[in-house]
Amino acid sequence: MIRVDRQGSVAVVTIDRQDALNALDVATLTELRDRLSELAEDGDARAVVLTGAGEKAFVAGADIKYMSGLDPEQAKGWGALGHEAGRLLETMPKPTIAAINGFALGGGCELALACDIRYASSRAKLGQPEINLGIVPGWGGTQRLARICGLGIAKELVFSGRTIDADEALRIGLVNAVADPVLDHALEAATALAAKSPVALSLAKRLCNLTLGIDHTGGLELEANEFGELFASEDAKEGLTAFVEKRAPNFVGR
Ligand code: DAK
Repeated sequence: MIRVDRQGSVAVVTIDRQDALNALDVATLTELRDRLSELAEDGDARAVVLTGAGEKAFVAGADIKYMSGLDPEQAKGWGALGHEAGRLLETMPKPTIAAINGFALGGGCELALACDIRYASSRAKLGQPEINLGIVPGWGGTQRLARICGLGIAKELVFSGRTIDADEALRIGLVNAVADPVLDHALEAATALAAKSPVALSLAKRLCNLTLGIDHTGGLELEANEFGELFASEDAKEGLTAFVEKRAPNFVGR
C-alpha cells in the first residue's frame, strides 16, 4: 500500500509492502502512480518526499515474481505504468525528493533517479541488477542514470548489475548527500524548499528539465518498447524464473 502523510506543506509518500522489501507489484505501482498524480495537482503540497517503509528497503525493485509471467505485450504495459510514475516525479511542478532508506535496486533505483533530489541513508544499497535476471532496466534507468552520473558510469553499473553502497553513490553523484536518519534530512530539505515561491520553483524545475531535451522522451519510449520485446527471449524467462525458484540462472544467449 501507499501512505501519504502531511507534514505542513510537505507530502511524504511511503511505499509499504515490507514482506517483499517494498518491491512494486501492479497494485502498489498503480496506487503510487495515482497518489503522485493527485499530488501533482494539489496546491497544498509544495514538496514531495518519497520513501520506503521499514528499516531495510526503499524499493527492492519491480516484483520479479510478477514479471516472470509476462509476455512482451504485458511487459510493455508494465513498463508504461512505471514510466508514468517516473514522469510524474520528474515533471510535477514541485520538488520531489527520494529518501533512500535501504535497498534501492532495479525499479527502486529508477524511481529514485526520477526524483529531483536523492538523499541516502548510510545503510542504503543502490544498483541496476536487471542484467542478472536476463533483462534490462525498464523504468528509465538506461536513460536517467547516464544523465545524472555520466554515460561511462551508467554503462558500468547497468552492464555489471553491481550493487553500490551509499558512499560510492555519493562519489559518483547518484545521490546528493548521505545522512542519518535520512527521512529527517529529506524532510528538513523539503520543508526549506516548500517555503520558497512555488511559482519560481516550478519554473526552475521546468527550465532545468529542458536540458533533458526531446531526445529524452524518445529514449524512454524506445526503452519501454525494447524492454517489452526482450520478454520474448529464453534468457529473460530463465533469469526471472530462476529467481522465483531460488536457483542460479543458466543463460543460453537467445
Ligand atoms: N521482487 C519480488 N520479491 C522480492 C524482490 C523483488 N524485486 N526483492 C525481494 N523480494 C522478496 C524476496 O523474494 C523475499 O520473499 P520471500 O522469499 O520471503 O517470500 C523477501 O522479499 C525478502 O527478501 P530476501 O529474503 O531475498 O532478503 P535478503 O535480505 O536476503 O536480500 C536482496 C535482499 C534485496 C539483496 C534480495 O531480496 C534481492 O536480490 N532482491 C532482488 C533485487 C533485484 O534484483 N531487484 C531488481 C528487480 S528487476 C520493466 C519494468 C521494470 C523493470 C524492468 C523492466 N519493463 C516492463 C519495461 C524493473 C526491473 C527490476 O526492478
